[in-house]
Amino acid sequence: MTLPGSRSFVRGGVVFMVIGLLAALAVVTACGDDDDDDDDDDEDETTVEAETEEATEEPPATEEATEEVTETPSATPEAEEGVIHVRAGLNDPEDITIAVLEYLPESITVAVDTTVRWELSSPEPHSVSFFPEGQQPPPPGDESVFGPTPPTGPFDGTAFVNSGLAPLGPEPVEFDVVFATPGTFSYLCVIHPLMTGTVTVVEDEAEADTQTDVDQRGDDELEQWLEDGRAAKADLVAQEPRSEANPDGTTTWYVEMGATTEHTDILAFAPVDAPVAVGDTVVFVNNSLAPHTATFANGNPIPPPVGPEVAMVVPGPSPQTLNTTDYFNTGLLPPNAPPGAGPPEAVRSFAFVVPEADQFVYLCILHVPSGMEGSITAE
Ligand SMILES: [Cu+2]
Repeated sequence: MTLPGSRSFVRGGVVFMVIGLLAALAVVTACGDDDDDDDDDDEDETTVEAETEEATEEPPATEEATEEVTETPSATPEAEEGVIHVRAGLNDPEDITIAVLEYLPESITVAVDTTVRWELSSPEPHSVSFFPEGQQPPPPGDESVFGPTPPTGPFDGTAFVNSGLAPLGPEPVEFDVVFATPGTFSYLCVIHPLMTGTVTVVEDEAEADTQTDVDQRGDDELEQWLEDGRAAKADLVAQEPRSEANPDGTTTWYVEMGATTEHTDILAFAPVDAPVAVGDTVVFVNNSLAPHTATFANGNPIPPPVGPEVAMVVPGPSPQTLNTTDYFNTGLLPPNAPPGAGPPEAVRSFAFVVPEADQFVYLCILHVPSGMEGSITAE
C-alpha cells in the first residue's frame, strides 16, 4: 500500500488487532468475575483468609457459575467509606453491539468530601468531563479533549476536569474526583453528546445517596436502557434491506449503519439477507446518531479507532468497485444529527459496486471492538 503515513498505519493496525484480541478475552473474563479482584490489594489478611475459607467450603455449583456469566454486571458490591462508585456506560453483556450511553445512575447526591469513582469499562469508550460554567464543550469527536485532564485537588466546579476517552484498551479505567463544595455539577461524555450526568454535593450526610441507593438506581436505569436497546437491535436486524431496481437490470441495495435510541447506540450493520447479484450496487447509509465507517480490510491491517486513518477515504470517493484484496474505507460517514435533520443522505452514504461472485466482509473501524461488522455475499 502507498498510503501517506502507512508506517504508523501498519503499526497501529497490529496494536489494534492485539487490543481487539485482549478486549475479547477481557469481556469473557469480566463477565465471569465477581468484581472483587480490584479490591484485593486493599483488604487486610483476615478478610482474604475468610474469603478463601468460604470459597473452599462452598465451591460454586457449575449451574450457578454458568448463570453468573450471563448476569448483568453491577457496581462494586462492597461499600467503601467516603467513596461512591458510578458506572460510566457499558455494553450489554448479552449483546456487545448494544452500548448503553448513560452514567449509571445519571444523577447522584453525595456529601461534601466524598470521592466519586467512575468505572469506565470496555469496549465502547466514554469520558467523564466537567467543563467550568460558561465554557462550551467542543463538538463531539473533537480529539483535543480525548486526553485526560485529572483534577489537581478537590473539585469546586471552576476547573476543567476530564478523564479523557477511556478505556482505549481492554482494561477498565477508574477516574476519581473529590467533591469539596456544595452545589450541582453537570458532566458529559465528549463523544456521546446525549450522555450527561450530575453530581449534587450536600453538607448533610443524611441527604446523600448510599452506595446501595446508587447501585439500585443504576440497575433500574440500566434495565430500562437495555430494554430499549434490545428492541432497537431486533428492529434493525429484522428490517428487509431497502432496494431499487436500476434501468440496466441491476439492483441497488441499502445497508443501514447502526441505530440509536435515546440512551443506546446499536453498533451493528443491518444484515443484507438478500439475493445480491454480480453487478449490483450496495450503498451504506448512516441514519444513526453516531459516525461510522464501512471498511473492507481484505486482510490488510485495520487502523486504530482513534487517529487520522479512520477518516481516510481509500482509495477514493464514492462509488467504488470492490475486490477481495485491497483496503477500502468510506471514511467517517457523519451521523444524521440533530436527529432526522443531519446532512443530506448522499453525504451520509457510500456506494460500492459488487463485480464478482464472492463474500465481502466489512466493519466499522470505530466500533469493531463492539462487534460492528458484517458481510455481503454476491451470487
Ligand atoms: Cu461505527
